[in-house]
Amino acid sequence: GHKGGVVWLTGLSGAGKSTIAMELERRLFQKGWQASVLDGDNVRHGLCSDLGFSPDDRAENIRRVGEVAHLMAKAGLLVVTAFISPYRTDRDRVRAIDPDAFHEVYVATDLNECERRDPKGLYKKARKGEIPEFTGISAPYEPPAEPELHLDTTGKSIDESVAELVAYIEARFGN
Ligand code: GGZ
Repeated sequence: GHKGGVVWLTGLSGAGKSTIAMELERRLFQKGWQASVLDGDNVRHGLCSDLGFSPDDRAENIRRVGEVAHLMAKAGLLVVTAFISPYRTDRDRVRAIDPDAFHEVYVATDLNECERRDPKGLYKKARKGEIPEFTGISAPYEPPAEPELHLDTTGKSIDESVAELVAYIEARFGN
């Protein structure tokens, strides 16, 4: 069995957050765990479809996701979130809802590597000024000062990164 909790991935666009979260969910399911991923793809089309990328809108996006994630964790789920969540104060507010249940994971892929990957061509567009307030280019990213886990994906396979996370999660949430 396992406890409920929130594994909060934060990092730049293209850092690998969603890919890691989805593979992590799959691996936890295989072990019989009840895991669930929240990311931009399933949240920004529904729960947060009224929000954009201004600092206020990002704060509200993270606030809503944080409340939902903690509710799901209280119901016993292992919740994995994958949002840029660029502002330290927004993440700290989510932590404050239930600090014991909250584990911040910095997916610390650096900007050069994210821009080199550019899986959706967004960095290219942002450099041309076609996407305003793009994180890392024309909007800030504030790295966590003391994340529970620091995960650099540079030169690592998804499987290697996920294996590191699974080990971390088994140790903290397994029982
Ligand atoms: C950053 C943006 C922006 C701007 C659209 N800045 O790589 P993606 O495409 O799939 O992930 C990014 C996603 C970020 O949404 P989040 O909800 O994670 O952001 S936050 O936590 O800051 O609220 C990117 C896309 O949306 N995207 N415009 N201006 N990313």
